[in-house]
Amino acid sequence: MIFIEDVVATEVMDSRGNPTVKATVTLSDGSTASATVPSGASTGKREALELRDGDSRYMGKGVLKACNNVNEILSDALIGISPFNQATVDAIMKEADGTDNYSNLGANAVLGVSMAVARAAAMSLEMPLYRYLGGANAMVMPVPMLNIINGGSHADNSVDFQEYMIMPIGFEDFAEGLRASSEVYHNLKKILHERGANTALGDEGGFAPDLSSNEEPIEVIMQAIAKAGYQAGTDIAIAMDVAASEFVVEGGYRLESEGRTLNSDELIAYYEMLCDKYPIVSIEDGLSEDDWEGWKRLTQRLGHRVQLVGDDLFVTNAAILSEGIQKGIANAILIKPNQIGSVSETMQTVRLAQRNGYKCIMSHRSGESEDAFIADFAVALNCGEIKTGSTARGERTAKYNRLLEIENEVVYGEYLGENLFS
Ligand code: 2PG
Ligand code: MG
Repeated sequence: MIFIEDVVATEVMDSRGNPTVKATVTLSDGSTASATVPSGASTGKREALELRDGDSRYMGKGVLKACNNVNEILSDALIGISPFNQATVDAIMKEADGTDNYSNLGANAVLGVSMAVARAAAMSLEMPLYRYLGGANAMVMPVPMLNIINGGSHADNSVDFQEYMIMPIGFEDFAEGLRASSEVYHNLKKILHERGANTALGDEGGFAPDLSSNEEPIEVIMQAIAKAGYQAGTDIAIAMDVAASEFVVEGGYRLESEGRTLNSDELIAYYEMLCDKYPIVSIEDGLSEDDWEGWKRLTQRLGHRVQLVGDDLFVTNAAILSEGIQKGIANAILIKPNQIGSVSETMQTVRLAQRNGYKCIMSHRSGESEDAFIADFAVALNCGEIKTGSTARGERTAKYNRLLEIENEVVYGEYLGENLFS
């Protein structure tokens, strides 16, 4: 029987220059694989705990404690165990931690090992990771959501909404969709440059210009789509991650760039206006994670025509999602493995969502690494959508490049394009 022989973790750099956990798992047959954990900036309050050292190194952000927890506690718990039952591996780690949200050992410690075990198991079976995790039915190439204008807490500009994304829905396959998106990205750069706006990049590879309202980024993206020779709405659709929890103030939602504060209903009306005017197909975290009443009205007003995605709202947590489903809140969920802490728990949340007709969008974090685990994971779970930044910055393109590789391998692969929403 093949078993886990060694589990180690070291501190490495993420894309923002902060330390993160890289775990390496070796099996008794010699298979060895690593995985690196990402890190968010606009985090939901109920996410699993990311353990940071809080001492003088790296301004408190060191992860040596999390690495030690892997090297001393998780390795002891896992050595000798089969790598081929992911759920058992993850359950053993959950028990070793002993809390609901990994506040003891750190979700960054646990997730690193969880992903590395899956990878080592796939390697031992000589299978690609997506095939190991998803089986024979892993077929769907995700439609990407590419964040080409960054705002909010991902950039130092005046835009309040966090992400303005394009979705290439009018294409036959992933590679063509990615090509068109890259062309829009380059045309957007030209347009911004001509307007005298800054073309420096934000954390997720999109541009981060100062613009005078939260509508203006959509306008310039519409121009970029046209300049690239595409039809907005049929070839390329628009998606936003408002990340509204980030600009909640006493009495409402503060739109600093527009000099006004809106209540939930006014913000919903603002979205309705934007959806009437532009081909917006998806809005993420349109309201705060604490504004469940507002979310209910948002879903009633826009849920029949727009994908409403809960990120901070659901934090990839099956129990919270289940409450949302019962209350009729949102119709899609962002899937971030490090919000919940293990591969198996992520899969559990995806199953619950898919059973209830909620769309699943596999997602990166704003602090990433060159690890492309989520590319395989998106295909494995037939998510149909992936959000992993713009077509720039190596940690973002790593995921797209991996998807290009997968698309070449998967026979009968499907790219849903516009059928995603029909
Ligand atoms: C989000 C993510 C990823 P962060 O809000 O959806 O784009 O950002 O990782 O900072 O939470
Ligand atoms: Mg989000």
